[in-house]
Amino acid sequence: TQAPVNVTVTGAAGQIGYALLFRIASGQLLGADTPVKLRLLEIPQAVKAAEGTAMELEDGAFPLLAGIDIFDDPKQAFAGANVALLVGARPRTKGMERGDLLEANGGIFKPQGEAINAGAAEDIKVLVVGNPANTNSLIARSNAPDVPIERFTAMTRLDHNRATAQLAKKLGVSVSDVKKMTIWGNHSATQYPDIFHAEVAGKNAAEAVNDQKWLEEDFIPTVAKRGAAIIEARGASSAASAASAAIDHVYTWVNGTAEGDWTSMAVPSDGSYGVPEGLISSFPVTCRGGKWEIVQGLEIDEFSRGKIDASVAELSEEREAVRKLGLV
Ligand code: NAX
Repeated sequence: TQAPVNVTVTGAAGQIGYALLFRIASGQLLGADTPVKLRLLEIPQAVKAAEGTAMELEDGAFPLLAGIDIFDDPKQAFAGANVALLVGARPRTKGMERGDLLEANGGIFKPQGEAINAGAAEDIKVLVVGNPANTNSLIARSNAPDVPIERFTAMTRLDHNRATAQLAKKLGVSVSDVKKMTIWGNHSATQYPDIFHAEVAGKNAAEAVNDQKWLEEDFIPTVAKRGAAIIEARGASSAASAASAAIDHVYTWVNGTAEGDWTSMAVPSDGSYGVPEGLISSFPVTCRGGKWEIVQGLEIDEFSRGKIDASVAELSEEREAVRKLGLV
């Protein structure tokens, strides 16, 4: 059998961590033939809670789980990591300005980037889930100069999955009939879920819907504000669906997209579609052989252009703000 893959998970004692770790242990992150060793990172106050989760993982008797180690030091947690899921972040609290939020997260993602640079495995793949995910990923990447930039990504797969489910519901089809959904831009309320290139049972999705009012007044806001709606209903932010999307993101990155389909990932821009180089922005991507590639040559109409530009402008502002703080 294969040697175990080292998977580092930060924020392991949090609510996404609780849902995520069991799915990793069961083999859903990398596949049913790949044993995993978990390396959990938490802040010192939450190490005990992470130990509790580790006890439950042990009690799951997962055949693919080859070991669990718990750390409060990023250098140790990322040593030898093949996959890193950066979930722990500083949430926005009442009265906190965006600059404060970015600075607090800089205090987390800068040292984590440095630790990845210092000790992760050659083939390290990083997914940032903790918000503001795109810019946190940018901070980590900027502090890991020896790691190829394409190894740093951020999660918009939850938005992608939400958009796919909403479109399937509208058209009364199965989610598996929906292909080529795209989320553009930032994982925030400015994100743009694009159905103009999506296909439903082989037909263009926008034509199948044929309802611009639904698109603008229902679909886009429902997808973009779904996180807030979950908080309103559940009294807590989305956790199991976020964990599921993180599993999907890494599984697709490692195992590839299906022929005739793509997914959405926030990845470092190479300037495609007018997105400034280096911003970690969501694009349609295909994956093959453990590498992602931005889908090229899509026609972007005026409506979509405006939406993409607005979300990308927000990412540029966030980059400017963290530049001023000396974080990138
Ligand atoms: P929780 O507050 O339940 O858990 C976060 C955990 O991170 C805590 O246990 C905390 O001790 C730990 N932590 C904080 N700083 C750390 C550090 N420096 N090193 C290691 N661990 C640290 O939050 P949860 O609901 O699990 O959400 C985690 C993050 O995911 C949040 O930033 C949240 O905003 C973000 N989300 C991102 C989504 C996306 O689509 N990209 C969707 C879901 C989610 O809202």
